[in-house]
Amino acid sequence: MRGTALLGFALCVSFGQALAQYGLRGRLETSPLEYAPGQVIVQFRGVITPAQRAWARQVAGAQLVERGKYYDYELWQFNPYADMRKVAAQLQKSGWFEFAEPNWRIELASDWIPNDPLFAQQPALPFINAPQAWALWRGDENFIMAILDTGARLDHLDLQPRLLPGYDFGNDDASPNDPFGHGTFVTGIAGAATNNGRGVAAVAPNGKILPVKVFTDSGSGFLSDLLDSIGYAVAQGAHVINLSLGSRNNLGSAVQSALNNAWNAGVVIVAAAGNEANTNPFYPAWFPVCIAVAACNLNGTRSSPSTYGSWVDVAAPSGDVYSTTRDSNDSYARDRGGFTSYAAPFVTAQAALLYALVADSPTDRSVARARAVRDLIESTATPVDYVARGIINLRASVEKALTVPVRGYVYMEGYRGSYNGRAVEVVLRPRGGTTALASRTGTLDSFGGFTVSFFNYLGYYDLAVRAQGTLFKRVANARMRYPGVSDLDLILTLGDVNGDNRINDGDLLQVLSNFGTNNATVDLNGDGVVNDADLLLVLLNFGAVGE
Ligand SMILES: [Ca+2]
Ligand SMILES: [Ca+2]
Ligand SMILES: [Ca+2]
Ligand SMILES: [Ca+2]
Repeated sequence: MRGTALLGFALCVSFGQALAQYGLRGRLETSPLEYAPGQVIVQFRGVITPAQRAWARQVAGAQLVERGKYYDYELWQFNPYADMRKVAAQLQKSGWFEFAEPNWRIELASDWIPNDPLFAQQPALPFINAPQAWALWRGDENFIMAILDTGARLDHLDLQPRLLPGYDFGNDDASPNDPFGHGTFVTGIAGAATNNGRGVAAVAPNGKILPVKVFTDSGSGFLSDLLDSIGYAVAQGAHVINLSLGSRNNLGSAVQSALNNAWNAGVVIVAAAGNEANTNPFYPAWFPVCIAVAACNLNGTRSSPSTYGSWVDVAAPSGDVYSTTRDSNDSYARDRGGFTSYAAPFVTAQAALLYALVADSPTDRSVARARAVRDLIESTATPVDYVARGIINLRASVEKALTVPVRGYVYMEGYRGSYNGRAVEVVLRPRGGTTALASRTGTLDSFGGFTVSFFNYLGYYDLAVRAQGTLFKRVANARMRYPGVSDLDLILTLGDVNGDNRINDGDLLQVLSNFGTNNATVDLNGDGVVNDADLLLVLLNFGAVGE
């Protein structure tokens, strides 16, 4: 055993020399990397002491990031610009390790399939890529969809767990029970209890439903009831209002202004575009504040009764929709011809899912949040020629909400070369912490501008930014959410040649040993040659440590 260990150390010296080359002259990988920049996971072969491990790291030129909590591996940090496939291969060749691998990114599971028995008869859900979206995000129970309709069957076993008390403005009582079935069906599409082993699955697996009955028990509806219903939904904290109702007649400025007020309070408004088979206005969907929803078939064509045209924003499925019915407390049926009425709740549920990804909390309602949600829905729709934006894509919208761009500009003091193509690295850390949770590399444009993206880190974090040859500069308390962190403007300190976030002997040595060469990694000021000016930058900033 001892003999093997000693042989290992001998090999270690040679791979250390080989690695120094990668560490210092590594080529920049373009973003997004498929592994964490500069990181390798290793497991030593055989039994060796902590001192031997430390020595091996020193020879390899690596720093210890962490040890495995449950398994005996070490995570090593090299120069973030090095090609980690090559570094890992070098390490592996040494024979010193059981394994040495780049710190690969792990893909998320591609589908989440709920256990509701009728899910297999709901092809509209896979059609909008719901299972892939759900693998990433299934909503938050404190976000509220107000369904302004004929009410809902309140004791329905596949609805009841998700219903808030609601109100009946048609009959002016506290029980928005559904005498018709339209509202029960609409409600089940958006928010039937999901993964509860019963009935159907909904587009939004989590989130609350506020049933608001707009119509009387005899089926008539009045403008005053609609206005009250909108105001009530806003007051109850709804994040989305679903309007699977409307009229060919202009409902007038009262409704428009009530909806504008709702929007200004941060409520997303989704309205059925109408089943008129033409492009004529249908109200309230026609009002710009509404996301107007057409109905499509599962082959992507327009559902023939659906209203369409450039004033209609998106399309969602209507045929092949399975949902809850009012016949009993455990009854379900296939679409009975609601067309755009049944398309709208798909979008309402999508909005509720997305709202929870852009808001700080359920009370964080604002036009900015509502606009972010609407933009996510519309910008990720798959284009078709019968509506302005396209057919909704739940997966694409959730992925986009989880992918947060960080944009900014850097200025490097003493730098004389072109910024264009220069490497930049952005590290995401917990607030006030120093651990790197994620890291992205990119390149600067000629103005020093950069954009990198982080996936699945929503919330408040510290960011740290450095360019090739500089120390890290910290940006405290960045809110990671769509549409991104912008306007960072950072002055960076040059002199860290070897990327260890401190300017010291190691950097001085690199400048001296490359003096007179054109080694781009060591040419700190970007004038094409390693010379006095680079030496001066190191000396000027000697002893400085990055943030
Ligand atoms: Ca009632
Ligand atoms: Ca269910
Ligand atoms: Ca350094
Ligand atoms: Ca230079």
